[in-house]
Amino acid sequence: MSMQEKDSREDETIVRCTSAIDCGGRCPLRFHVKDGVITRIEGDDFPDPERQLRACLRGRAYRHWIYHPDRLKYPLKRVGERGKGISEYVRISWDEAMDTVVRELKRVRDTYGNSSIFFTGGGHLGALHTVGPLSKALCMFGGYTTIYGNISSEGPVWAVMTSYGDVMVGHSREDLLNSRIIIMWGWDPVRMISGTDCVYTLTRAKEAGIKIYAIDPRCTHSVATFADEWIPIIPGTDAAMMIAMAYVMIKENLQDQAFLDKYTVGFDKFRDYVLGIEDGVEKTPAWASEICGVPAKRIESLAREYATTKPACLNDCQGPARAAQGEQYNRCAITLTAMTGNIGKPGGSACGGLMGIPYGHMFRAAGIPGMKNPVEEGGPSVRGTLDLKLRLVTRIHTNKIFDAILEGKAGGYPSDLRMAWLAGGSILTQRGDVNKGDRALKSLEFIVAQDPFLSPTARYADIVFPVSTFAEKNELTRPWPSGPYFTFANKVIEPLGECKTDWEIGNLLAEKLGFKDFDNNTEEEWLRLFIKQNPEYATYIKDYDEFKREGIYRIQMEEPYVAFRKQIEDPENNPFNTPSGKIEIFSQRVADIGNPMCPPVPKYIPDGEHRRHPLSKTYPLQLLSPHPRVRAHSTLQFVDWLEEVEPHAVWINPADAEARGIRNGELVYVFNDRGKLAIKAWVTKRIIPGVVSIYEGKYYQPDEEGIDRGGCVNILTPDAYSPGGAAALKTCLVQVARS
Ligand SMILES: Nc1nc2c(c(=O)[nH]1)N[C@H]1C(S)=C(S)[C@@H](COP(=O)(O)OP(=O)(O)OC[C@H]3O[C@@H](n4cnc5c(=O)[nH]c(N)nc54)[C@H](O)[C@@H]3O)O[C@H]1N2
Ligand SMILES: Nc1nc2c(c(=O)[nH]1)N[C@H]1C(S)=C(S)[C@@H](COP(=O)(O)OP(=O)(O)OC[C@H]3O[C@@H](n4cnc5c(=O)[nH]c(N)nc54)[C@H](O)[C@@H]3O)O[C@H]1N2
Ligand SMILES: [Mo]
Repeated sequence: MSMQEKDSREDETIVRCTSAIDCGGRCPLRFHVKDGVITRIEGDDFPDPERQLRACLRGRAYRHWIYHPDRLKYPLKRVGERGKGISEYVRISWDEAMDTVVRELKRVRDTYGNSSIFFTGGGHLGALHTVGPLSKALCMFGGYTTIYGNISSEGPVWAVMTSYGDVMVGHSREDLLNSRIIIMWGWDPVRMISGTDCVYTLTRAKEAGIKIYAIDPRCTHSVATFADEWIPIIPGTDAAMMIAMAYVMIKENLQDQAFLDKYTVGFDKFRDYVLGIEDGVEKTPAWASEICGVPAKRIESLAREYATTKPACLNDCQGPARAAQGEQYNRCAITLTAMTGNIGKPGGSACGGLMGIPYGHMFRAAGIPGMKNPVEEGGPSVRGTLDLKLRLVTRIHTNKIFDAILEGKAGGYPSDLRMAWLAGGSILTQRGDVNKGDRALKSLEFIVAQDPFLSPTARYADIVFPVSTFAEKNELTRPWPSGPYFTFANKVIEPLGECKTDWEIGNLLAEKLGFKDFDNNTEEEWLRLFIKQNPEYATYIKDYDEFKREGIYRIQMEEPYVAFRKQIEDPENNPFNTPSGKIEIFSQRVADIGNPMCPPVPKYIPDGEHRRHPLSKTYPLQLLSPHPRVRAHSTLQFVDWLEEVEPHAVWINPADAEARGIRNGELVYVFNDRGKLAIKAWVTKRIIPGVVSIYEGKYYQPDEEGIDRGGCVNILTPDAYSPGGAAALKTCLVQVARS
């Protein structure tokens, strides 16, 4: 094969590949292969060390995932109980499996109508081997009901669409070197990567003496590695602290008024709120300090330093926004970047938690064109709307799937669901209130799932299709969250057992449904076509074979990419994509929604299970559930190398542990009204008192009494969402006790 190189060891070849999982980076990897078997994995070998894209520990452990003994290799049919595991399944042929699914599809459609078929998918972030073709075949079959929203980033998406009308709000990473201070506000890139070039760039920034602050309830790896100072904060209160910083700037006249006048609308209305003219409450540092736990003096000094040190890079993120009122955190951060005039400037930032640049951004992936879903026809037009209600007329909020299954139309959901096709992604570890999910999935008439593993979600399926991993197919992958580079993942090995890709499964369904000429292209024809037809690829990739051979195309940029540079340098010719053409600190579109919990200027509004909620008398601890360093969510589960790096545990402050008689390393229960899990305690000052933390993504393994022994944090989290659509997974109260 042309893309293979000879290794120094004569009998091995090297294949260039990248993962396609939802992991925070996209690293070029060199897979060593001998006799069709992966023997080891090496990272990027680009000669310029400053542009090398170094794999993290997860990237180096894929061999143990791809060849994990639990990999599914054959289609399965359930013969026992739902939710239990591999002992309840028997091997069947692809024909029998797909024929069963088609029979059930037809039965459910003919009995209840297409809207009672629920479909959602994910798991693979590529161009071709996605669930897109499956969705198209199901639309040709009459359609299905699906979700609205991204469990990941609805808070920041809503905030940036409100303020800027655009999601490409990032700077390329090397622009961090142009900043004079970097404020990591709820951002922990050492763990969650934020682009493969991020951590090394931060290392260079630190070496260059750029001041770095981190605001997080946990002393994260990024705090420990980079921060000059850790500013601990009570979860869910960032908006209060940011608003008080705005107060200090206004009182001391430190805001960049010329910038605000020229590029923004509605600062006066925000100022009225901050100064208490609107509601009688002055948002002073003392006011904020009571709420967020950061000393008033520190809020004041940070406000002054941030306002007077230019350029400065404030980076908010997505995690703190996955909360009740999550979008207010991002909107406040955006407002601070506008008040300090840092938007559109090298070394500055625009905030918005997405940090995307339009070079290789995963939101702009190529793919087989989809189809309109007939089930959604007649629904309201949702183009450009910020009103979530309109989006939920035909769709189910992504954090409400279980309720929708259990309650249907009677509960206000768009349809009564009878069957589900869960095509990758693991709703039963990654959505709130997993015990409700258990009841919901047990209530369905038929479930089909497809995954390389028997995930907790797949365990409820009547038919399970085995899917090949990224190493078993040729694919265009994209950097996470963005470049500047494009990647080609070469097929490293043949699919294990009878595994198929999601694309092949879509095609098989179309064939069984009798759709002629559904897809006549080969894998290579599609990949070549995507590159030719997608303007982003076509601009850079002139030689397909070379791109495939190298596995990567690095864009050589003359200077770092800066979001909204054109809008700031030449505003007459480049208005923002908002109704006013400016950055909207006040949004008339939001005002028109008329919901006091969804204000037109950014505000601090306590909501959900916050620290002062009456429920805190019974469940006094706030629960965080960040992304695991050793997995990508539930993916890379049980990989021995990774489990050794960081055992699963609940972080608890010594003050909270002592009050409960809990010793480091002992098994404890973490619980609330939604569930109870058993997990080891890690007693550590790296988390503030009153807050505990469990990494998300661990497999759900309830015992006979319903206690989850797997440590799946989402049995505890609520299935709520904010007015902007953010899944409120981080706004959650629990208690911890000895087991
Ligand atoms: N290793 C690894 N990396 C990943 C992923 C993974 O699963 N594993 N997933 C990828 C994906 S899909 C995404 S969306 C991104 C996610 O990136 P994020 O969503 O930003 O990551 P989180 O871990 O949820 O949260 C980031 C930080 O916010 C802190 N935090 C929580 N609540 C608050 C709060 O109220 N205020 C403040 N100031 N801080 C708070 C947490 O302690 C944590 O350190 O990561 C990507 N990277
Ligand atoms: N409590 C809490 N919950 C969270 C979050 C949080 O911060 N806290 N974060 C949220 C965020 S940001 C995200 S993005 C979601 C992630 O939620 P999901 O996307 O549901 O989580 P993953 O574990 O990435 O699921 C991927 C599944 O796809 C499978 N898979 C891998 N490759 C393929 C493939 O090629 N095809 C198919 N069909 N399947 C494949 C994997 O084995 C795995 O079972 O979780 C959310 N849930
Ligand atoms: Mo995500």
